Amino acid sequence: MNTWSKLDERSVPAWFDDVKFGIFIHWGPYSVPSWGPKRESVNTSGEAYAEWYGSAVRQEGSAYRDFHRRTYGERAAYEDFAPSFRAELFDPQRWAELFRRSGARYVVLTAKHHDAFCLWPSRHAWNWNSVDIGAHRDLFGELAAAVRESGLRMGAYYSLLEWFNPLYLSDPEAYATTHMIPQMKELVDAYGPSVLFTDGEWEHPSETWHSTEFLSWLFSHPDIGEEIVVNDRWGRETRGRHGGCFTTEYGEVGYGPDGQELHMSRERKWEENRGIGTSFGYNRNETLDDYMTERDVIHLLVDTVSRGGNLLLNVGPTADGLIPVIMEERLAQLGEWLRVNGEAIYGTSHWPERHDSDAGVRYTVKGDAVYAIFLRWPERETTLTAPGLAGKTRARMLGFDEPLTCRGAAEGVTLEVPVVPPERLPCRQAYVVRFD
Ligand code: FUL
Repeated sequence: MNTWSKLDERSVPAWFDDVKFGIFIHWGPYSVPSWGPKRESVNTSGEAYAEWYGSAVRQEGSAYRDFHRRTYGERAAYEDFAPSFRAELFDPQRWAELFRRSGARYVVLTAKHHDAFCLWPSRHAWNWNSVDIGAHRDLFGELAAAVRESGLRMGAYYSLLEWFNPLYLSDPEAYATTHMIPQMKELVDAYGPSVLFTDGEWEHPSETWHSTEFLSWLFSHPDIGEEIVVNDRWGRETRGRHGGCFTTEYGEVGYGPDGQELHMSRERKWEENRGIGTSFGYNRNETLDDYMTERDVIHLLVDTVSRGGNLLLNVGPTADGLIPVIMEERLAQLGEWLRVNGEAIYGTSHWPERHDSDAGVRYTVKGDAVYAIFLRWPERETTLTAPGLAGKTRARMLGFDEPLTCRGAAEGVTLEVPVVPPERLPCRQAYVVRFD
């Protein structure tokens, strides 16, 4: 039976919990205007998302519409951007190499966002895909091949809703059965993605989308049925409740719609997704202040993983096919950190003991090893109170040769941390002590 209770019995494939870190990519005709209003604080509602340009520009009085009129004129339509989405500098191997270097283990590209433009030659999107217009290339297929060549897994983002599709607007159920589901099947059969990140589910209940039927088909797919990871965006009622991995987006990392900490409230894998700045699609209107620093992105990864989550960190390439250098730098910095400290991230689990029992320390575990990740360089004498550390006798800092001295304390352990000159620090942010 195709019911949620049956489908929810399927656990999220184990590979996904091991890999911890993926790259999200939002790329499409919206990358041509690549503009959204500036936001003082981090985005929580989509108001500053540059990939929402096509919809926001139709709203009288919106900042997008004002910008659009001033820049492109009254008569320019969103659709007119597609021929300029040319990707002339797109080098899939170069992207894949950067993603590999960042330490990410999977990649999720927008195969189709809410504007319905497809990055592959979908037979359900005639003249509204990257092979028929603009780039004249199968952008999804090319990236999938390069990413897999680099040893990473390839995933697809797919929007259930289509802003401007007349059939969707008049008869969403007919749209789902005659267009959306056949198109998702086409995508899955053509590229065999390891992740299907659906989205745009909120306008209708999962029944209208025929989500459970589709998932039954997907989970029994002969090639990818076992390994595919799906999320919880399958209908108005499903987020944080049904499907596969639960998703959180900007806002409080790892907190579900009811404000509960996800890994503590439910036995479900979860994944935080967000941009490095305030948008998913590239926003030319952002400045340095809008971007996370090296320290921010490393802390975000550590904090997410220590609470049982994965981080799907987004980059927004430009219309010509380049990844903005600030994003490239953040990914390279994550990779540098992971080369020293990856042992405390990949293949670990969150520690059932409270992650915040020691301020400024996050924990992960693997086998008998406990990893204490210090967000700041620890004091010369540091006592960790987590009770599970009590029996530990050996301590070693990753990327640092000499063992550290540790002894049992009334609660937990006390660690002696040497004074280290800056050039001998194992890395620039977040230092890991492994306890055995
Ligand atoms: C959302 C979408 O509306 C955003 O544009 C973005 O794709 C994000 C990942 O999901 O809510």
